[in-house]
This record gives sequence, C-alpha cells and structure tokens, in this order.
Amino acid sequence: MAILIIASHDRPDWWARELKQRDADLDVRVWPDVRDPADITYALAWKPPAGALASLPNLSIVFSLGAGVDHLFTDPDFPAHVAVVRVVDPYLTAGMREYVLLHTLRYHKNQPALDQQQRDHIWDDRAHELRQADEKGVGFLGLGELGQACGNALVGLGFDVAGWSRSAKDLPGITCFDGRGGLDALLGRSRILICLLPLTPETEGILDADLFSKLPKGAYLINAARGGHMVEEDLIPALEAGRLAHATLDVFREEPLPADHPFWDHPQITVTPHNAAITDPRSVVAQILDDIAHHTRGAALSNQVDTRLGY
Ligand code: NDP
Ligand code: OXD
Repeated sequence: MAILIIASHDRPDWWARELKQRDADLDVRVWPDVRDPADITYALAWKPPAGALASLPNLSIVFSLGAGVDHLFTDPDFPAHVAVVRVVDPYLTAGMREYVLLHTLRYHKNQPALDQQQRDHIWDDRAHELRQADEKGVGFLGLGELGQACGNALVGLGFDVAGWSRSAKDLPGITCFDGRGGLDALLGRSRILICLLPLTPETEGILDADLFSKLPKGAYLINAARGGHMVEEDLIPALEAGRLAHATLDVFREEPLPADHPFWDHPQITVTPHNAAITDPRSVVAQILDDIAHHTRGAALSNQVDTRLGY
C-alpha cells in the first residue's frame, strides 16, 4: 500500500510530512515521483492533472484536499470505480464562518459606502438606511456543512437567516427553502446573499443576471463557493445598474484571477484569493488515516461523496 500526494499547488511536502509524523512506516510518494503506479492505493488530491488518477490501476480512494470535489470530476478520465472522500473539518468550517461573518457584518454596517465617504472626506452619519440585524434578510445558497454553520452563527447575532438546499430541511432558527421552486422565495428576501453551493452541472452559472434581478434592489453578494457559479459578464452590469450594491468574491472562473481582470479595480467588488477557508493538514491528516484504517477493515468511510450527485 502506498499513498500518493498529487496536489502541486497545495503544499504537497507539508502533507507528506504530516503523514510521516503520524506513522513513520507509511509509504508516501509525491507526484510526479509515483514509481510503480500499481503500488498506489490511496491518493490525496487537489486539482490533479487530467488522466493522472486513471493511470493508477489499484487506486481505491481519492481524498480531496478540500471540501469541494468539482476539481476531480472535471477530469474526463476520472476512474468511476474509485471512492471519493472530501474534507469536513472543524478548522475549515471555522475559517468559512469567520469569512462569512466578517463580510456580512461589513455589509450590515455599510462599510463599503463608509470607506468611500472616508476617501471623499465626507462626515455623514445619516447617509444610510437604519436597518437592524433582525430586519436584514441573509440568504444562503447551500445549507450543508458550511452553510448551516455560517447560518447558525448569524442567527446567533440576530439576523433573519434563510437558506436553500436540494432536499427539504427543518433547521432551528433558519427559514428553509428547497428545490427549484424554493429559489425565488429565498432570493426575494435576501438583502445579503451568500453562495456556499458545490459546483455541479445543476449549480454551474447560477449567479447570473436573472438571479440578481430577483434579489431586493441594492442587495449584497458573497461568493465563497466556486467561480463557476458566477456568470462573470453579468456582475458588473448588475452593480452599475444598482441592482447589486457590492460583491465579495473569493473564487473565480480562472484562478489566480488574471492581472487585467476588471474585477480587481472595480470599486464595488472585493477580491480575496480563494482563502475563505483553508484546509489544515495538521487536522485533516488524522481523518484521512482513520478512513484508511476503516477501509482496511471494510468499515464505512466518513464524508464519502455521492459521485452521482457530484458533491
Ligand atoms: P455540502 O455538500 O455539505 O453542502 C452543499 C449544500 O448545497 C447542501 O445543502 C446541498 O443540498 C446544496 N445543494 C447542492 N446541489 C444543490 C442544488 N442543485 N440545488 C440546491 N441546493 C443544492 O458542502 P459544504 O457546505 O461542505 O461546502 C460547500 C462548497 O463550499 C464546497 O463544495 C466548495 O465548493 C466551497 N468551499 C469553498 C472554500 C473556499 O475557501 N472558498 C472552502 C471550502 C469549501 P442538500 O443539503 O439537500 O444535499
Ligand atoms: C475547498 C476549497 O473546497 O478550499 O475546501 O475551496
């Protein structure tokens, strides 16, 4: 049994070091140093090159090094028989909760407009509508691990929180909508909309002009999920028409965001470099080794992805 780390942009040596610290006898290899491909039974992967996983004949589990798994399924040769496990981790959840609280509160307190007032040397403490947290509808696209954790934190601060998911839910303190039929109702009450959906064929391009038109005028958008959720050409027209007031984007169709991309300099857009929540190998390696132990005993894996649904 050998473990292959195949994550060129995600600190592969750190993952290798953490694995070896837990068990010095593990046979850990770092792509492209595979040696005999038949030795590899487990892969820890983030955006692996297309065809790389298919070249490992005895691969049984791929551990995504993030919560999302879309980076695996874009490979047309992704081996269908292989189990996929994703990250669900308290530190990752805390990171996203912090990001969502930071940017939601920034919007709630009108900070982007106040930043502009400062640049213009304007002292005006009455320029913005007074709306309390419980009068501020915050809507989540996605009510999974991250959407629920962030939603609960905002409920704790007194916000009027709602969310939308594929299957119906009943969550204390959160107004729940589901399915295509529930989306418009969620949008209509969301002054701050937060996308925490997985990227799948159903959710690709969901953040488009049509969706923006269903939000209250002057709504705020936070996309911390995937760049593929956004129809990028639709964003700046919606901001400039006042349909949206501001957008905070952590994820982009092309990452790193190209230096000449119009989002960088737009005054109504905040750009962060896909760091809303970062997987911490010190915590996640233990789960991976537990799952390998479960697999060896024939027991169920934790956080296994439904490959038919794609998340
Ligand atoms: P989960 O799988 O736990 O939750 C996904 C949620 O989306 C579920 O509520 C699910 O519904 C819902 N959903 C999926 N498809 C649809 C659909 N077609 N229509 C309506 N709802 C849908 O994922 P996580 O919360 O753990 O993570 C969400 C995403 O966040 C990840 O996939 C990743 O892309 C992104 N992410 C970004 C990070 C960053 O740093 N920017 C860090 C970590 C994650 P149901 O509950 O019914 O299944
Ligand atoms: C993730 C991510 O999916 O970092 O965990 O985007």
